[in-house]
Amino acid sequence: MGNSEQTLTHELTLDRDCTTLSRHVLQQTVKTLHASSLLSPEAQDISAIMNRIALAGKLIAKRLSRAGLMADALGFTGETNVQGESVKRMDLYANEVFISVFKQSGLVCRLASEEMEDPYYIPENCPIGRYTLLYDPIDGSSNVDINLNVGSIFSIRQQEGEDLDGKAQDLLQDGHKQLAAGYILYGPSTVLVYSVGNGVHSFILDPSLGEFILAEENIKIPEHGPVYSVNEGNFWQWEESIRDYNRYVHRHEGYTARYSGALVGDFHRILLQGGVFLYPGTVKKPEGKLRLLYETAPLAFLMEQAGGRASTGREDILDFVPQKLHQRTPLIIGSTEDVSLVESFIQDRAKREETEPIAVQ
Ligand code: AHM
Ligand code: MG
Repeated sequence: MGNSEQTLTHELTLDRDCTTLSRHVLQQTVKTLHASSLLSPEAQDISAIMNRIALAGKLIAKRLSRAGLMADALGFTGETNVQGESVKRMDLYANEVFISVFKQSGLVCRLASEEMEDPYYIPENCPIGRYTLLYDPIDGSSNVDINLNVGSIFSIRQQEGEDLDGKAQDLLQDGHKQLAAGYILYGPSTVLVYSVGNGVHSFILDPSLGEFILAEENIKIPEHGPVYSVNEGNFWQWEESIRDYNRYVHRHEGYTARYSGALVGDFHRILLQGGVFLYPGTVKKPEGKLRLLYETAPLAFLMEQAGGRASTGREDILDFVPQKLHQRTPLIIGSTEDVSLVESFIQDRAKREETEPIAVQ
């Protein structure tokens, strides 16, 4: 490599390293809002909120990396959350980290999470920061105790109305209302992926700098991929249409199964390489397991921004209006062709059942 090429490479690396997450979010939000300057108050707010989310991610990543060495970091608390699931110590820690980083920030008035029955209000922020953060603090927490990847999922919405009764009814709206969404994947490295409605971008945490460094801009999912990601242990509990799809991928060349038990990790693989993730309804959980406001809607927002699709099987996830805060939805998410293939099995069965009732096998 000649001297001038070397200088150019250094400059490009330096430019990338100096693209901080907050600067990037600011620029992207200004583009989405068609604002005239970087001083746009909403863009500044979203950028500042994302900076706090990144701080939460760094704190959680740090604790996860040392969890096996610390007393009281792993295992269960003995409590059950609003979903009826056993709470892990890490769930609780991560939930509190998100609350702590937004206290006295002046940015977020309410936080709603998988771990809290009702939203958490920070009244001193409310006069200035009319944003709500919705989040799953540790997604895939069964992976924590065995040292496998987990994630955090987040979504930012603007508060509408005064919410005087403290019931956060304005959150019961479709996913198009999201201002921003993303996740942090705690794997071999810590990756933050986000969108403010102008493409999907990823950052990797450089532990030596303590900063998220730009990794990839405008990620696009392939139109088709070989991976199908679903918990096949639920086969006996699925509707016949999902079994039809499952039998199809078993009997055709070109498909491969991947399922990690942590949605964020499985989603990340599919985002980068194509394919489809499914969590359909089951006999025990007819609406599926995953929650709309802080799991399926934020990931649907990202997936559509990356050129993919997200569906309940009957409608787009982003069009689905929840009836309650912890609403669950079936999820079929990934490459356009693969999501459409799953939907085609659902439509076929529906048509056949209209004409000839089918006995459940
Ligand atoms: P969690 O947020 O309580 O951890 O639950 C969500 C997780 C997803 O990450 C994962 O895809 C799914 O639950 C796994 O569930 P199952 O064990 O039923 O396949
Ligand atoms: Mg989850």
